[in-house]
Amino acid sequence: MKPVAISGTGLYTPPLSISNDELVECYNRYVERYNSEHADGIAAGSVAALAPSSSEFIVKASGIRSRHVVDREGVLDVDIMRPRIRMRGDEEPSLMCEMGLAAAHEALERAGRTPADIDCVIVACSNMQRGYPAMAVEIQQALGCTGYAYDMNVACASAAFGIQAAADTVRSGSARAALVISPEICSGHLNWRNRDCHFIFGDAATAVLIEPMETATSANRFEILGTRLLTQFSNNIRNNFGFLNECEVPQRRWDDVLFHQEGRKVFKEVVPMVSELMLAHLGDLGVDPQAVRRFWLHQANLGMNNLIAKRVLGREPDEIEAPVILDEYANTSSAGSVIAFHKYHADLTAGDIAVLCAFGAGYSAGSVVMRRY
Ligand code: CO8
Repeated sequence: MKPVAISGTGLYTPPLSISNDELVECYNRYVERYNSEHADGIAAGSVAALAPSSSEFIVKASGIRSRHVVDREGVLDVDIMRPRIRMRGDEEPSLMCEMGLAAAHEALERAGRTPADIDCVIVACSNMQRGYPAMAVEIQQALGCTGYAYDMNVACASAAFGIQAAADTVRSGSARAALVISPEICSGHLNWRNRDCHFIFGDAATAVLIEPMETATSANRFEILGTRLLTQFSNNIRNNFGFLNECEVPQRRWDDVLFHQEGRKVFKEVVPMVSELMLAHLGDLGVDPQAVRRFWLHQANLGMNNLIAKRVLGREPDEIEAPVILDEYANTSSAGSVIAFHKYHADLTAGDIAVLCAFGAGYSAGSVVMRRY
């Protein structure tokens, strides 16, 4: 088995962004309207009044200050409260393809590679824009790569699962080099009318290029020392959207086919699962957790990340040890840990050890331990 490296990463950030204050202003207008429309029921005790959201709560509970989105207008229109995306014909590139392509081009450029060097494309993310053909095959064609491509969905942990699949593929010689692309349009599956989660998600796309160490030329490459994945079934993060929705009798409520979660339970259950996964993985690789210079963690909640890093390090992490991007991006699902990697790796020096760790619905978690070349 040949050693493999991550030789380039790419990031596409939608130019539009929504601040907490803008989001809360729209949500609270919706609450006022709902409560006045249901005033009689609320007075009679048959309808529960909605409570307003607040920017202070959002920052305190999550660390999120804003989010990039593919559409602002629809999300902030109290009559719509969801992104509006132009329906495209079958001959046009899909939005996910466009976003993934932009990230893929940057990863290729950073690695000093061209599409002709790639023969495996994996799209690893939480929500696919359609059933088929696979998003990955569309991106493969748009890039002009030969070989094969496929989609996989392991929620927020998708990028880590994709990196393991790509690393194994390249190690075994099934592909010369592989791209793992994570285009996330979380805004389309978020319930913007639910106070508990309306602030959580944002949109972005990332790409990671994996190739053999011996042929990689990028000065910025990271050798993958090991990957480890873990799943454990839980209904605490769930989305019942699917192709059988139209067939189900009775039909589900509109909000059952959007993201919903028991955030407190997720926090409590995922922190030990992820910290134990990383500790065991590092231990089996003979790496002292204290020697890890950087943790690129999934970006869902700032408190959660600090606690996970603290359990692994045995002390509070400083900002640069576990960098934060969720303040600007919110939770971008599978893209989050890769965005942190993309933005915060240039200062590491030869021999430095770092861990990318992604976790989320399933539950699912993945750890990728790397060494800077
Ligand atoms: N404004 C003001 N108050 C609020 C608000 C709000 N917006 N929301 C809730 N409150 C209130 C609650 O009603 C509650 O009041 P009370 O105490 O009177 O009952 C109080 O504030 C506390 O509420 P919570 O217990 O819910 O607050 P928490 O401190 O637990 O914070 C979080 C909520 C931020 C959601 C937190 O629990 C969290 O981040 N947990 C971890 C979640 C997580 O990591 N989830 C992973 C999801 S990612 C994934 O895998 C999904 C993939 C699919 C992506 C698809 C995209 C759509």
